[in-house]
Amino acid sequence: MADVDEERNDNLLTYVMAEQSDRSTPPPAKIPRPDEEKKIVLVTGGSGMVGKAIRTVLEEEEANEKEEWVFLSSKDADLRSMDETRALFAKHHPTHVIHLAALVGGLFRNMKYKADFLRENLLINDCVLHCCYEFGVEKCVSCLSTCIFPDHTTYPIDETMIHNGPPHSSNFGYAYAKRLIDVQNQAYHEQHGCHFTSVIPTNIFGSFDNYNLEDSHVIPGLIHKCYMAKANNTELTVWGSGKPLRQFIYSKDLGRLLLWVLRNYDEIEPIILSVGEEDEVSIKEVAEMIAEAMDFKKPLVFDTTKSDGQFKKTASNAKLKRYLPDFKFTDIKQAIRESVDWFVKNYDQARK
Ligand code: NAP
Ligand code: GFB
Repeated sequence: MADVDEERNDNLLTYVMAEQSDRSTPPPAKIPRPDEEKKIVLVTGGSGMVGKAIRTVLEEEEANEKEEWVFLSSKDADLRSMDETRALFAKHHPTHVIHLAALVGGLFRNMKYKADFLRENLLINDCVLHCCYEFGVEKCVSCLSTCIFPDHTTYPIDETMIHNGPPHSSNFGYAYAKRLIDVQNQAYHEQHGCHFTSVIPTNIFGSFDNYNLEDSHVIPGLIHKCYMAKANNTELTVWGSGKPLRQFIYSKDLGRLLLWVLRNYDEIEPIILSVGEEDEVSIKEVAEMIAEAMDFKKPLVFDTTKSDGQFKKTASNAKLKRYLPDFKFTDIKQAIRESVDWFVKNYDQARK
């Protein structure tokens, strides 16, 4: 009998020691840098729509010589792999990270792949945030989404309501993985004093979006469908009743706000990045704006056999307005016109 207990104790000890040693990993060594002043900003998901918007804003408006930017795609590293993520951080030694990389998609993709949305995003977020800790990253800004908020809630939604109940059934895989980023940020802050925070945008649209008809969000999906309907002289079919309500933020406005958050926002708590509640529009209204921008004259058809998803997720941007009372959002009609023009001009290269 003694032998068995001894062996069990040995195993336990080995396990605890391993855990202990892991838990007491010394804080990461400070990497001497040629220019201590310089920020090295790593943008995961830099090849996606929001990543490209940040790049455009930097090129057009907000460059800062004290910042070196590295925009990543999945070709640089599969961020579901801790080894590949560590190798990437060892290569670039970032001081700051904007974490955008994720498995992303519209209502219909989310409904179909809930387990993939949960697991892939959990893996990506764990690898990126733990490497931010291991490599002593000074600040990490991750991207959540207003679809993570509870489905049964009072409106408008604000930042304090994230964990107040289950999200909408259509995207709970994605929603819970994103909610956990807020939990991870709090945990790394409390245990290691890390400065990891997050932003919560509403539905985003703009150039470089994903226009795949099955996987996309509503605006790129309708832009693509309207383009084809015009070419084939057919009707434009809007999925669902057209009644759901959404707040849409233009990717370039989000790019500007993400630069502000990286450079100025000091809370660990998340902040909603959105147009005001008064700018909420119905899917029917946004479809009409796209048809107008595409100079499409045929009537819209609503396919009510398709899901409407969540009816609304009206978010308050009061916290943002307290920080940036004068921030000007691009008029949605103007933003849709620019998005349509980009798609028509880049039809062959666009993700479809
Ligand atoms: P996107 O255009 O689909 O881009 C996704 C990015 O993530 C791409 O750069 C992709 O790289 C990268 N990526 C995906 N899986 C990866 C992996 N395993 N390893 C490394 N990189 C990987 O997405 P987006 O619309 O710009 O979204 C950016 C962020 O905003 C995401 O965190 C998303 O959850 C959030 N968000 C989006 C919306 C919206 O309406 N689009 C709304 C709220 C929040 P490749 O280019 O190589 O594939
Ligand atoms: O943008 P969307 O796919 O995402 O759909 P959610 C918004 C609304 O547009 C739904 C209607 O009511 C759809 O029924 N819709 C009409 C269409 N025509 C189309 C179309 O051609 N394509 C698409 N996709 N929708 C997502 C979440 O919810 O919001 C994601 O599932 C993410 O996780 C994203 O958070 C921002 O706004 O319904």
